[in-house]
Amino acid sequence: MDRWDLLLTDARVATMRAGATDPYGVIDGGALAIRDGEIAWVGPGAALPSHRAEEVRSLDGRWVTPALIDCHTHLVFGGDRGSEFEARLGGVRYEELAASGGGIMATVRATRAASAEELFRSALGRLEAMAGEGAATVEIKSGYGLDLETELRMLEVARRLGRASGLTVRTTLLAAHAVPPEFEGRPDDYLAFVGDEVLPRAAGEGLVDAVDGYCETVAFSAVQLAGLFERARELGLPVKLHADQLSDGGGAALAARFGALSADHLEYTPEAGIEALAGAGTVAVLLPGAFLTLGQSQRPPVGALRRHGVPVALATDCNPGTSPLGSLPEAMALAARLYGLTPAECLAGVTRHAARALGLQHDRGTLEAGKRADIAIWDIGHPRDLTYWLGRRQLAGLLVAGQDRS
Ligand code: DI6
Ligand code: FE
Repeated sequence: MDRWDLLLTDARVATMRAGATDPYGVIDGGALAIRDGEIAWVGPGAALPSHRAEEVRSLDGRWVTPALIDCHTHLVFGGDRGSEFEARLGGVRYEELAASGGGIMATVRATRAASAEELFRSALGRLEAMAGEGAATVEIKSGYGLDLETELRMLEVARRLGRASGLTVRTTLLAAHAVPPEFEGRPDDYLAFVGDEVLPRAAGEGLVDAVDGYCETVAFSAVQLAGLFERARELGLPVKLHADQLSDGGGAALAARFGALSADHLEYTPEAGIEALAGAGTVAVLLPGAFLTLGQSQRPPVGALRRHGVPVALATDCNPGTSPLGSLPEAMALAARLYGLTPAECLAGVTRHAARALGLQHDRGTLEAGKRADIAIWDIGHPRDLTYWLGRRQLAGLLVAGQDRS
C-alpha cells in the first residue's frame, strides 16, 4: 500500500508533460499524491492505487499546473528608473539619458550605494509578488555591481532571498553586463578582471549557478565573451547569454558553441543561429516585457524556432530599465499578443521549457511522478485563461515542495 503525505483529488491537471496527445497533457478528474516533497503519483482519480494519505484535499474541479518558473530576471537592484521612463515618454531619447549618466550606470551607482539589507528588502517585495502569481522558481542575475564587492553582494542577497522565501532561487553571474567607469575604454581588461577575479571568487563561495553575458554592440562582442565562457567551462559552470536583442551580434551561434542552457531575447537572430541552437539543445528565452518597453518592432523569429524544434521559454527579464515587469502570467499575455505564441506554448514556456533553461528539467517543470511537488492551483475555466486575461490575479494556491505557501 502507498503511503502519502497529501492527496489532491478532483483536480483538472495540466501536467505539461512532453509528448502528450494534447498540448497541456490534461488529466480530467485527476488526483495528485505527494510524499516527501515530491509527486508520488498522478493520474485519473478512478485509477488511484490503494493508499493511505495523511491528508486528502478536494480541489473541487480546479485546474492545477506546474508552479511557474521565471528563468531570466534582474530582481536585485538599487533605486529604480521610473523618472527615466517618464522622461522618455516626454520625448527624451535613451541615448541622451545614457550620455547624462542614466541607463544601466544609474542602476549600477544606486546598487553600489545600497546595503545588502536594502537590496534584500526591495527584492523580497518583488519576489513575493511573483510567488503571488504562481512562481516557485526564480533565476536572479548580478550585473549591477560591476566590481568584485558589489557583484558578490548581489549574489549573496539572491541566495538569502531563496532561503528567506522558501522558493528556489538560481543565481547567475552577469558581471559581463557593461563596462564600468573604472575600466572605461578597456572592455578586454574588464573581462579579464571578471574572468580572473570575480568569477573564481564568486564560484568558490558557492554563489554562482551559471554565467551570463550581454552580447550587444552597446556591451560586449561574441569574440570577447567567448574568453569568459572558456573560464566558466574550466570551472564546470553552465552559460547563458543575452543575445541578438538589438542587432545580430552572432550571439545565438556563440551560445550554441558553448552548449548554453539558454540564449535570451533573439529578436535579430538569423536562421543559421536558430539552427545552431537546435543542434546544441539550447533553449530560446523570449522576453516580451523588454520588447514592449523598448518599443521594438522586429519580433523574434518564432516561425524558425518552431520549424527547428527549439524549446521556447518565456521570462519577465524583470529589471528597472528595460523591463519593469513582475508577473509571469503577464509575460504570457504579452508573448501571445506581441509574438503570436499560442496559450499552450506560453504555458510550456514558463514551466517545462523554463525548467530546462535553468538545467532543472530533471526535477521540475511538469507534473509527473518523481518531480518536485511545486504546484500552482488556479481559479480558471481552462489553462488558456492564464494567457487570455491581462492584469487579473487568478492564483488560488501554491504548493512548494508539497507545502502550502499562499
Ligand atoms: N536585459 C539587460 O540586462 C539589459 N536589457 C535587457 O533586456 C539592460 C537592463 C537595464 O537597462 O538595466
Ligand atoms: Fe536581461
